[in-house]
Amino acid sequence: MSSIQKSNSLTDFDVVVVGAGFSGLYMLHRLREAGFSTRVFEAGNNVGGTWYWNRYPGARCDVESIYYNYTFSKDLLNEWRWSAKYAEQPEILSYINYVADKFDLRRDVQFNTRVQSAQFDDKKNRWDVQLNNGEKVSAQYFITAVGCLSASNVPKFKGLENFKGEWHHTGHWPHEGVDFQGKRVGIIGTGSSGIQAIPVIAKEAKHLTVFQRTPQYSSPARNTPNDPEYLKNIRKNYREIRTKMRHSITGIPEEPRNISVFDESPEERRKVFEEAWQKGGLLNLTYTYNDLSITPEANAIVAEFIRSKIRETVKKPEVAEKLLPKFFYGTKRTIIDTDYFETYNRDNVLLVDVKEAPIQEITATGVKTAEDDYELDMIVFATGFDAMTGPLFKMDIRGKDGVSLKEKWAGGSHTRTYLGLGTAGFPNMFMLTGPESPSVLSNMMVSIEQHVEWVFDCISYMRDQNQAVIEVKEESENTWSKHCRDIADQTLFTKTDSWYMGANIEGKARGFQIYLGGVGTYRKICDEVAEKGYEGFILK
Ligand code: N01
Repeated sequence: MSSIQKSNSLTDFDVVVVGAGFSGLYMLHRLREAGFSTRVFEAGNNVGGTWYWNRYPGARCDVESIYYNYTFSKDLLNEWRWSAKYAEQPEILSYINYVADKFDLRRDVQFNTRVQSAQFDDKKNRWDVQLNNGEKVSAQYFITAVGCLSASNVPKFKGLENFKGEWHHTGHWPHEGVDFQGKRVGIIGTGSSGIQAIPVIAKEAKHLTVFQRTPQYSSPARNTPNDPEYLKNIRKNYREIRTKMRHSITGIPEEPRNISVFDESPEERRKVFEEAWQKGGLLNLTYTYNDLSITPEANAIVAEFIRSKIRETVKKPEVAEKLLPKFFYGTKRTIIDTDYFETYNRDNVLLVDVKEAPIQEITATGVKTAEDDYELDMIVFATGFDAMTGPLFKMDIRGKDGVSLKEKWAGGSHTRTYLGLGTAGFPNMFMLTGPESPSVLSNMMVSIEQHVEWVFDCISYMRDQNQAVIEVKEESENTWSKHCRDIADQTLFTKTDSWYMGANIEGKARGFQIYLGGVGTYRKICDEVAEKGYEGFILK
């Protein structure tokens, strides 16, 4: 393996990693420790990825903080104390910065630099990587650590360029913050970002208009400060907790009750749902019964329970009615909130249903729908992301014979990967938490560590075996992609238009892009592939 070789126009590395979020930083740490020359390129001016960009008010992680951290370092686990059950964005960003300092990671990260293109050179068996500052580098391995939700989506509303006020997308929030005081603010979108931001903005702004297209299911987070004794206990038992997380379904050390909703009486169910609602948290409702995401009739029961809670919370019946979700519960990302539905009881908050009266244009002074004009000083776009493939397609990635990834996965053809880690025709390229891995339907930290460790072992194996190229076999990706789709088709996920399906982006190929077999099963499959000398790949 080469060490860093410098020449005038080209810098050669063993590995180039794109992105300095949780996955890119850990990848760098592992590779560097084993002597691989590694360079990380990061568009932002510091580490953090998702948590660097998403600084909107109310941003916090909906996975419990004690489970949403690295577990590879015992020291790190012992040193860091999360202040609350659900950590806020600034605290998570501080944590990532702490990690970057502790392991001296920044010296191998080039900030303010975007990878524009990466092209595999079949003759040299190396990737040529073009950066936006005009520099070119090359690497034996090209690893994308670009996250699943980093290509923000601002819908092409007619007239946005005429708007005289400020506007911001939640995923590109100004670092200096935004002052809502005395302002008439409009927010478009009621997904996880919108639902976190709305209660906070409503408290600060003079007036808030919420433009809602699809009402969402959301349940209370019930965030609380972390008790020091509780944290001490968690640290003491972390080995066991970590094993459970790694072999669980979603990367959280809890499993659903193995019981159908129809095995209990309506009274018993109501009691079970009520307990879960009072307890709060991301999976408590989902985990009450094992058929909620599989059977429409079972799903209808939990959906109706949540609708009853919305009716109870929102005082004006006509507003409550507009907030009632109708799609299958859980088939868009499950959301937990702090005072979301309560916010609609405030006098300074107006809910506008833009499914009924769509937004026609953004004017100089606000938003015009089919029914009315809304005067605004500021618009917040909580309109989501071009998920999964979007971050990859922001780069022009070309494999063998100059074929681009975008072309390969374009049009009606489905994203095809093997284990979500690689794709045929793109040798020596690995995707961390890529499409068709558990990614966004798991605790990302568990999935990130698993991917990084697998890729690291694979690259080390290649070095030990004196092999230069590893490539996915076409039949492996066909089988894996079909397997992913088959599992998804057994659930209700594919029955709803969601970003999981690529349905939120105009013209995007539809297809469920996440492996739903569970992180434990996925880990087992990946481990077996490695044990069999990277079965399903061609090594040479
Ligand atoms: O984006 P979204 P998000 N006109 O796509 C609406 C993660 N996350 O940023 O549903 C009007 O969910 C759109 O309406 P509809 C999490 O995985 C995690 O909120 O398409 N409205 C929807 O209401 C999450 O799922 C946390 O009809 C338009 C909203 O905009 C993912 O990120 C926190 C529109 C977009 O919702 C994305 O969440 C935040 C239009 N033209 C995010 N276009 C955690 O807590 C879109 N919308 C960990």
